[in-house]
Amino acid sequence: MDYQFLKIAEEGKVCTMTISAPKSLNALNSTILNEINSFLDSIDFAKTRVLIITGDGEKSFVAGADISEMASLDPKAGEAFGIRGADVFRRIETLPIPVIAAVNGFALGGGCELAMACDIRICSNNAKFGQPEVGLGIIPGFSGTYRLTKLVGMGMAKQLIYTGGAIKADEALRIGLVNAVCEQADLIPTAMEMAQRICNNAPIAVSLAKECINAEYDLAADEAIAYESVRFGRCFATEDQKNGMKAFLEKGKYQFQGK
Ligand code: CO8
Repeated sequence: MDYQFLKIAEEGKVCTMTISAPKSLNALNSTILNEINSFLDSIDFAKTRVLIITGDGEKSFVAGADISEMASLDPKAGEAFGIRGADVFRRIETLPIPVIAAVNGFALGGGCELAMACDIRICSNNAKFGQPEVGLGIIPGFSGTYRLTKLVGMGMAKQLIYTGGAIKADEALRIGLVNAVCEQADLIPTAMEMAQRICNNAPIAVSLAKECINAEYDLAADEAIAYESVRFGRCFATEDQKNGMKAFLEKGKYQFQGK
Protein backbone atom coordinates (compact mmCIF):
# COMPACT_ATOMS: atom_id res chain seq x y z
CA MET A 1 0.00 0.00 0.00
CA ASP A 2 1.21 3.52 -0.80
CA TYR A 3 1.13 6.20 1.84
CA GLN A 4 1.49 9.94 1.50
CA PHE A 5 3.49 10.38 4.72
CA LEU A 6 4.89 6.93 5.57
CA LYS A 7 7.75 4.96 4.07
CA ILE A 8 7.68 1.26 4.87
CA ALA A 9 10.72 -1.00 4.48
CA GLU A 10 11.06 -4.66 5.30
CA GLU A 11 14.33 -6.44 6.00
CA GLY A 12 13.84 -10.05 7.00
CA LYS A 13 11.57 -10.11 10.03
CA VAL A 14 12.11 -6.42 10.82
CA CYS A 15 9.85 -3.72 9.43
CA THR A 16 10.75 -0.02 9.54
CA MET A 17 8.09 2.69 9.41
CA THR A 18 9.51 6.13 8.60
CA ILE A 19 7.30 9.17 9.14
CA SER A 20 7.99 11.61 6.34
CA ALA A 21 6.56 15.12 6.38
CA PRO A 22 9.74 17.15 5.84
CA LYS A 23 8.02 20.54 5.52
CA SER A 24 6.80 20.35 9.12
CA LEU A 25 9.69 18.34 10.62
CA ASN A 26 7.45 15.24 10.54
CA ALA A 27 4.72 16.83 12.72
CA LEU A 28 1.72 14.54 13.11
CA ASN A 29 -1.46 15.61 11.33
CA SER A 30 -4.72 13.64 11.10
CA THR A 31 -3.75 12.06 7.79
CA ILE A 32 -0.51 10.73 9.28
CA LEU A 33 -2.37 9.32 12.28
CA ASN A 34 -4.85 7.62 9.92
CA GLU A 35 -2.01 6.25 7.81
CA ILE A 36 -0.24 4.84 10.88
CA ASN A 37 -3.54 3.18 11.86
CA SER A 38 -3.90 1.63 8.40
CA PHE A 39 -0.30 0.49 8.44
CA LEU A 40 -0.76 -1.17 11.86
CA ASP A 41 -3.82 -2.98 10.42
CA SER A 42 -1.69 -4.32 7.58
CA ILE A 43 1.15 -5.88 9.63
CA ASP A 44 1.41 -9.65 9.27
CA PHE A 45 2.75 -10.68 12.67
CA ALA A 46 3.68 -14.13 11.38
CA LYS A 47 6.28 -12.39 9.17
CA THR A 48 7.14 -9.22 11.07
CA ARG A 49 8.64 -9.79 14.50
CA VAL A 50 9.91 -6.28 15.34
CA LEU A 51 8.80 -2.82 14.21
CA ILE A 52 11.19 0.14 14.11
CA ILE A 53 9.67 3.63 14.00
CA THR A 54 11.79 6.59 12.90
CA GLY A 55 11.50 10.02 11.27
CA ASP A 56 12.71 11.09 7.85
CA GLY A 57 15.83 13.23 7.56
CA GLU A 58 18.60 14.05 10.00
CA LYS A 59 16.88 16.79 11.98
CA SER A 60 13.64 15.51 13.40
CA PHE A 61 11.98 12.34 14.61
CA VAL A 62 8.58 14.01 15.08
CA ALA A 63 8.32 17.71 16.07
CA GLY A 64 4.94 17.21 17.73
CA ALA A 65 1.36 17.20 16.68
CA ASP A 66 0.68 19.56 13.77
CA ILE A 67 0.16 22.97 15.36
CA SER A 68 -1.46 24.40 12.20
CA GLU A 69 -4.15 21.73 12.41
CA MET A 70 -4.73 22.23 16.16
CA ALA A 71 -4.78 26.04 16.18
CA SER A 72 -8.50 26.45 15.46
CA LEU A 73 -9.91 23.46 17.35
CA ASP A 74 -12.76 23.92 19.85
CA PRO A 75 -12.85 21.84 23.07
CA LYS A 76 -14.84 19.00 21.49
CA ALA A 77 -12.60 18.77 18.44
CA GLY A 78 -9.51 19.11 20.67
CA GLU A 79 -10.62 16.15 22.76
CA ALA A 80 -11.40 14.14 19.61
CA PHE A 81 -7.94 14.89 18.16
CA GLY A 82 -6.33 13.89 21.47
CA ILE A 83 -8.30 10.63 21.54
CA ARG A 84 -7.37 9.84 17.94
CA GLY A 85 -3.64 10.19 18.66
CA ALA A 86 -3.89 8.43 22.02
CA ASP A 87 -5.69 5.47 20.41
CA VAL A 88 -3.05 5.07 17.71
CA PHE A 89 -0.25 5.26 20.29
CA ARG A 90 -2.01 2.73 22.53
CA ARG A 91 -2.22 0.37 19.55
CA ILE A 92 1.54 0.74 19.10
CA GLU A 93 2.14 0.11 22.81
CA THR A 94 0.02 -3.06 22.76
CA LEU A 95 1.12 -4.53 19.40
CA PRO A 96 2.01 -8.21 19.89
CA ILE A 97 5.59 -7.50 18.74
CA PRO A 98 8.27 -5.20 20.20
CA VAL A 99 8.49 -1.68 18.77
CA ILE A 100 11.77 0.26 18.80
CA ALA A 101 11.78 4.04 18.38
CA ALA A 102 14.89 5.19 16.52
CA VAL A 103 14.83 8.88 17.48
CA ASN A 104 16.90 10.82 14.95
CA GLY A 105 16.36 14.42 16.11
CA PHE A 106 13.51 16.42 17.66
CA ALA A 107 11.07 14.32 19.68
CA LEU A 108 8.84 17.09 20.99
CA GLY A 109 5.26 16.99 22.24
CA GLY A 110 3.47 14.28 20.27
CA GLY A 111 6.89 13.13 19.01
CA CYS A 112 8.12 12.42 22.54
CA GLU A 113 4.75 10.78 23.25
CA LEU A 114 5.10 8.56 20.17
CA ALA A 115 8.60 7.49 21.25
CA MET A 116 7.28 6.72 24.74
CA ALA A 117 4.53 4.47 23.32
CA CYS A 118 7.30 2.29 21.85
CA ASP A 119 8.89 -0.48 23.92
CA ILE A 120 12.49 0.69 23.52
CA ARG A 121 13.99 4.07 22.59
CA ILE A 122 17.38 4.51 20.92
CA CYS A 123 18.42 8.01 19.88
CA SER A 124 21.12 9.79 17.94
CA ASN A 125 23.28 12.25 19.85
CA ASN A 126 21.54 15.25 18.21
CA ALA A 127 18.13 14.16 19.60
CA LYS A 128 16.10 16.52 21.78
CA PHE A 129 13.15 15.46 23.90
CA GLY A 130 10.51 17.61 25.50
CA GLN A 131 6.86 18.30 26.18
CA PRO A 132 6.50 21.98 25.18
CA GLU A 133 2.68 21.98 25.18
CA VAL A 134 2.10 24.38 28.09
CA GLY A 135 4.00 26.99 26.05
CA LEU A 136 1.22 26.69 23.48
CA GLY A 137 -1.64 26.82 25.98
CA ILE A 138 -2.34 23.08 25.99
CA ILE A 139 -1.17 20.00 27.89
CA PRO A 140 0.35 16.81 26.48
CA GLY A 141 -2.63 15.20 24.76
CA PHE A 142 -1.34 11.94 23.34
CA SER A 143 -0.92 10.31 26.80
CA GLY A 144 2.30 12.13 27.71
CA THR A 145 1.29 12.96 31.28
CA TYR A 146 0.71 9.22 31.83
CA ARG A 147 3.70 7.65 30.08
CA LEU A 148 6.37 10.24 30.95
CA THR A 149 5.54 9.81 34.63
CA LYS A 150 5.82 6.03 34.28
CA LEU A 151 9.16 6.27 32.49
CA VAL A 152 11.05 8.92 34.43
CA GLY A 153 9.09 9.31 37.69
CA MET A 154 6.75 12.03 38.87
CA GLY A 155 9.33 14.67 39.82
CA MET A 156 11.17 14.72 36.51
CA ALA A 157 7.93 14.38 34.51
CA LYS A 158 6.48 17.41 36.29
CA GLN A 159 9.65 19.43 35.68
CA LEU A 160 9.70 18.60 31.96
CA ILE A 161 5.98 19.24 31.46
CA TYR A 162 5.68 22.42 33.60
CA THR A 163 8.80 24.09 32.16
CA GLY A 164 8.22 22.84 28.61
CA GLY A 165 11.99 22.71 28.22
CA ALA A 166 13.80 20.29 25.92
CA ILE A 167 16.56 17.97 27.08
CA LYS A 168 19.46 16.58 25.07
CA ALA A 169 20.23 12.94 24.38
CA ASP A 170 22.69 12.49 27.26
CA GLU A 171 20.19 13.88 29.78
CA ALA A 172 17.43 11.69 28.29
CA LEU A 173 19.73 8.70 28.84
CA ARG A 174 20.55 9.78 32.40
CA ILE A 175 16.89 10.01 33.44
CA GLY A 176 15.95 6.74 31.72
CA LEU A 177 13.87 8.24 28.94
CA VAL A 178 16.02 6.47 26.34
CA ASN A 179 17.79 3.11 26.41
CA ALA A 180 20.84 4.08 24.36
CA VAL A 181 22.48 6.97 22.50
CA CYS A 182 24.63 6.65 19.38
CA GLU A 183 26.00 8.61 16.42
CA GLN A 184 23.33 9.45 13.86
CA ALA A 185 24.98 7.25 11.22
CA ASP A 186 24.80 4.32 13.64
CA LEU A 187 21.17 4.84 14.67
CA ILE A 188 19.32 2.55 12.27
CA PRO A 189 22.08 -0.12 12.33
CA THR A 190 21.96 -0.08 16.16
CA ALA A 191 18.16 -0.38 16.18
CA MET A 192 18.37 -3.10 13.53
CA GLU A 193 20.96 -5.04 15.51
CA MET A 194 18.76 -4.95 18.61
CA ALA A 195 15.76 -5.98 16.49
CA GLN A 196 17.72 -8.94 15.08
CA ARG A 197 18.69 -10.07 18.58
CA ILE A 198 14.99 -10.00 19.54
CA CYS A 199 14.09 -11.92 16.35
CA ASN A 200 16.47 -14.72 17.31
CA ASN A 201 14.30 -15.47 20.37
CA ALA A 202 11.00 -17.34 20.61
CA PRO A 203 8.36 -14.96 19.20
CA ILE A 204 5.46 -16.19 21.33
CA ALA A 205 7.59 -15.86 24.46
CA VAL A 206 8.70 -12.33 23.49
CA SER A 207 5.09 -11.37 22.85
CA LEU A 208 3.88 -12.83 26.17
CA ALA A 209 6.72 -11.04 27.99
CA LYS A 210 5.59 -7.75 26.44
CA GLU A 211 1.99 -8.43 27.42
CA CYS A 212 3.06 -9.17 31.02
CA ILE A 213 5.31 -6.13 31.41
CA ASN A 214 2.63 -3.78 30.02
CA ALA A 215 -0.26 -5.19 32.03
CA GLU A 216 1.53 -5.84 35.32
CA TYR A 217 2.80 -2.27 35.63
CA ASP A 218 -0.71 -1.14 36.52
CA LEU A 219 -1.64 -4.14 38.71
CA ALA A 220 -1.17 -4.74 42.44
CA ALA A 221 1.68 -7.15 43.29
CA ASP A 222 -0.38 -10.30 43.86
CA GLU A 223 -2.42 -9.77 40.69
CA ALA A 224 0.73 -9.02 38.68
CA ILE A 225 2.52 -12.15 39.90
CA ALA A 226 -0.54 -14.30 39.12
CA TYR A 227 -0.83 -12.67 35.68
CA GLU A 228 2.73 -13.72 34.87
CA SER A 229 2.26 -17.27 36.18
CA VAL A 230 -0.65 -17.88 33.80
CA ARG A 231 1.37 -16.72 30.80
CA PHE A 232 4.47 -18.61 31.96
CA GLY A 233 2.31 -21.74 31.89
CA ARG A 234 1.12 -20.93 28.37
CA CYS A 235 4.71 -21.04 27.09
CA PHE A 236 4.71 -24.80 27.79
CA ALA A 237 1.99 -25.28 25.19
CA THR A 238 4.37 -24.10 22.43
CA GLU A 239 6.59 -26.14 20.13
CA ASP A 240 9.27 -23.48 20.57
CA GLN A 241 9.54 -24.23 24.31
CA LYS A 242 9.76 -28.00 23.69
CA ASN A 243 12.31 -27.71 20.88
CA GLY A 244 14.27 -24.83 22.45
CA MET A 245 14.83 -26.70 25.71
CA LYS A 246 15.54 -29.99 23.92
CA ALA A 247 18.17 -28.28 21.76
CA PHE A 248 19.78 -26.73 24.86
CA LEU A 249 20.00 -30.10 26.59
CA GLU A 250 21.53 -31.63 23.45
CA LYS A 251 24.02 -28.71 23.24
CA GLY A 252 22.43 -27.52 20.00
CA LYS A 253 20.56 -24.43 18.87
CA TYR A 254 16.94 -24.29 17.70
CA GLN A 255 15.58 -21.85 15.11
CA PHE A 256 12.34 -20.74 16.72
CA GLN A 257 9.25 -21.10 14.54
CA GLY A 258 6.71 -19.02 16.45
CA LYS A 259 4.60 -22.10 17.13
N1 CO8 B 1 3.47 21.60 13.80
C1 CO8 B 1 3.42 22.22 12.62
N2 CO8 B 1 4.51 22.69 11.97
C2 CO8 B 1 5.70 22.52 12.58
C3 CO8 B 1 5.84 21.89 13.82
C4 CO8 B 1 4.64 21.41 14.44
N3 CO8 B 1 4.67 20.76 15.60
N4 CO8 B 1 7.12 21.88 14.15
C5 CO8 B 1 7.80 22.48 13.16
N5 CO8 B 1 6.94 22.87 12.20
C6 CO8 B 1 7.26 23.56 10.95
C7 CO8 B 1 7.58 25.02 11.17
O1 CO8 B 1 6.40 25.78 11.30
C8 CO8 B 1 8.38 25.34 9.95
O2 CO8 B 1 7.49 25.54 8.88
P1 CO8 B 1 7.76 26.74 7.80
O3 CO8 B 1 9.06 26.36 7.15
O4 CO8 B 1 6.61 26.67 6.88
O5 CO8 B 1 7.87 27.99 8.59
C9 CO8 B 1 9.14 24.04 9.68
O6 CO8 B 1 8.44 23.03 10.40
C10 CO8 B 1 10.56 24.08 10.16
O7 CO8 B 1 10.55 24.48 11.52
P2 CO8 B 1 11.43 25.68 12.09
O8 CO8 B 1 11.70 26.69 11.03
O9 CO8 B 1 10.76 26.19 13.33
O10 CO8 B 1 12.77 24.92 12.43
P3 CO8 B 1 13.81 25.27 13.59
O11 CO8 B 1 14.99 24.41 13.36
O12 CO8 B 1 14.03 26.73 13.69
O13 CO8 B 1 13.07 24.81 14.95
C11 CO8 B 1 11.79 23.33 16.33
C12 CO8 B 1 12.78 23.46 15.15
C13 CO8 B 1 12.48 23.75 17.62
C14 CO8 B 1 11.37 21.87 16.41
C15 CO8 B 1 10.57 24.25 16.08
O14 CO8 B 1 10.07 23.98 14.79
C16 CO8 B 1 9.47 24.04 17.06
O15 CO8 B 1 9.54 24.55 18.18
N6 CO8 B 1 8.41 23.32 16.66
C17 CO8 B 1 7.25 23.08 17.48
C18 CO8 B 1 7.56 22.05 18.55
C19 CO8 B 1 6.37 21.87 19.44
O16 CO8 B 1 5.94 22.76 20.12
N7 CO8 B 1 5.84 20.66 19.43
C20 CO8 B 1 4.70 20.31 20.25
C21 CO8 B 1 3.44 20.57 19.50
S1 CO8 B 1 2.04 20.34 20.53
C22 CO8 B 1 1.86 18.67 20.62
O17 CO8 B 1 2.60 17.91 20.07
C23 CO8 B 1 0.72 18.19 21.44
C24 CO8 B 1 0.47 16.69 21.30
C25 CO8 B 1 -0.88 16.35 21.83
C26 CO8 B 1 -1.96 16.92 20.98
C27 CO8 B 1 -3.29 16.78 21.56
C28 CO8 B 1 -4.34 17.39 20.65
C29 CO8 B 1 -5.47 18.04 21.31
